[in-house]
Amino acid sequence: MYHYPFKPQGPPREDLLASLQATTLYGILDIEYTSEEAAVEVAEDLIKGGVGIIQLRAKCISTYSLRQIARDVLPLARAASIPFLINDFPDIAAEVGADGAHIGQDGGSLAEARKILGPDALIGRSTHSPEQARQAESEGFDYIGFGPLYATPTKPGRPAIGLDHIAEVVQHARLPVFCIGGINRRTLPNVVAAGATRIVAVSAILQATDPPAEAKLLQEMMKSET
Ligand code: 3NM
Repeated sequence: MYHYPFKPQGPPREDLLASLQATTLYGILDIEYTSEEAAVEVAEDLIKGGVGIIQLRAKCISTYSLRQIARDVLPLARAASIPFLINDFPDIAAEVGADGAHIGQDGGSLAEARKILGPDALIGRSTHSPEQARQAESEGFDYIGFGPLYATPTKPGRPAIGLDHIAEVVQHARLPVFCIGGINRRTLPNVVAAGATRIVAVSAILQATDPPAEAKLLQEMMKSET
């Protein structure tokens, strides 16, 4: 496999796991909501807003552009001491020296991703039911996303799973559970009341007039609702 020649040394796994544990708001730099040119600025906004992790998600750009953006964002995440993950492409994550990858239900097994990324990487899985959450935990993923709680234009075509299983999944899981899908300042109180302790919010932050302020507000709301 080709390795990016200036691959920076990443933080040790225990630091990555500690960051994961400390994260209540997980930020996604979703290229659908920005231009490729604005990606770095948006990453800076997410970091200013205090996200504990940053994931690059780009479903519709070339892998060339994805690599470029990843190489630009990685140093920002490193400077902020937060993990930087890439959605869907463990090979590109490994190549650019990212801290790990997030993979969907049809994105292959943990073992395959680990083979590419090595033992230290953070690797998360999207789950859409309590069964999938249990399966991801027994497979050994580092964290899970659980959703979409509400139907969301960020992930079109995937039905909402509602709030009913949040408490069960969060309480029984020994790994961090990040609730996702349609979470914003309006829905967050119900999501927290249903048992969520960690969230991902994409459009609510990236489409806000002041993204860092929105990210901070969501975190403040989580603190005061729990
Ligand atoms: N994954 P927003 S829902 C990227 O359920 C993603 O696995 C989901 O975006 C899942 O905060 C989702 O704009 C979209 O609704 C989240």
